[in-house]
Amino acid sequence: MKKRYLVPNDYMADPSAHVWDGKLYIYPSHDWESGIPENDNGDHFNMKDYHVFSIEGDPMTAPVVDHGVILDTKDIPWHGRQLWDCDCAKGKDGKFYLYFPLKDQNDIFRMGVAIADRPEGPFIPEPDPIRGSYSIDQCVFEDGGKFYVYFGGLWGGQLQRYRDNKALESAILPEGDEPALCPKVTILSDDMKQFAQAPVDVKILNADGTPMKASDPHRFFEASWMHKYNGKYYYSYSTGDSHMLCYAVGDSPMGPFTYRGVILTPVVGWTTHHCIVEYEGKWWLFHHDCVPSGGKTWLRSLKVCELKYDENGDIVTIDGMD
Ligand code: FUB
Repeated sequence: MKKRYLVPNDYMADPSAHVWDGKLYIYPSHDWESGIPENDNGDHFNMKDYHVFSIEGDPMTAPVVDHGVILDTKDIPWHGRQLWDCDCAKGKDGKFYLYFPLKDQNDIFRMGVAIADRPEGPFIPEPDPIRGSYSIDQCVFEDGGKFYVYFGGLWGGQLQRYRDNKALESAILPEGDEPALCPKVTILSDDMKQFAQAPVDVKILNADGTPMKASDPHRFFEASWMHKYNGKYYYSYSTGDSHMLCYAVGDSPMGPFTYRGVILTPVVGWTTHHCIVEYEGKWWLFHHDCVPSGGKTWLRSLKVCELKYDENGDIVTIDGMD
């Protein structure tokens, strides 16, 4: 499968892509050297700003335009550190809403929102994080006039510190035959600035209807993405420490979703993180790997390749080493 590195002169990861006004807009995380050795808490990630990129034409060949810095940590009033994976949505008012996870001054991930008149910003952050928000990796998906927000991530993403939307005294990660931790979904308020209801589990089931187990290498870890294909809802995610991108399919954006397969086999690097978008009659997978940095897991590079479905609507697995 042919792939293309999109930003060869810098390190970008965790892409979220959308089509607005005939162009693809890509919102990635921006990796910087941190000097901190890799650990399971993700302290080696040192993201302090976001850029947005646009492409008009074939994503494999068309020029990639860097619109520069659209939001900087220092401009976010409640900031601590680490701007992880973000996503952007166009509201019914025509404004653009950038949702991002950032650690507050107590090193707790919260979700912020910043607003712009145009997809390329500049984005002005709201003064406070969204009430009741926690963990990482927001994906915003519009369907039937509602905006759904998926989020959550294990280990450094802090999801194991919560149950039923409340902080635990100490983190608990399910093990073995226990059901895996689920990502979360909620709906945005009409003004796009708060959750309209309490987040609930995104249920990922095995083909026999049982919940996926914590020991299953295909279980959810982080990097939620949602897209719709032939009237079905495709929820996709990263399996983290087993290094795959997988997906599950359902009949409603709220789930439940039944596990369907592997989108991408492991890449060079620890994380991979993706989005799937239709543009000019083809489907595209954007993701990252660490080939250009020589395998440094905190310096990741943005890639794109075409994604295909078979006649049953199953995604054809892509080789992460290609
Ligand atoms: O980029 C930091 C974190 O690494 C993201 O939020 C995760 O999905 C993983 O890619």
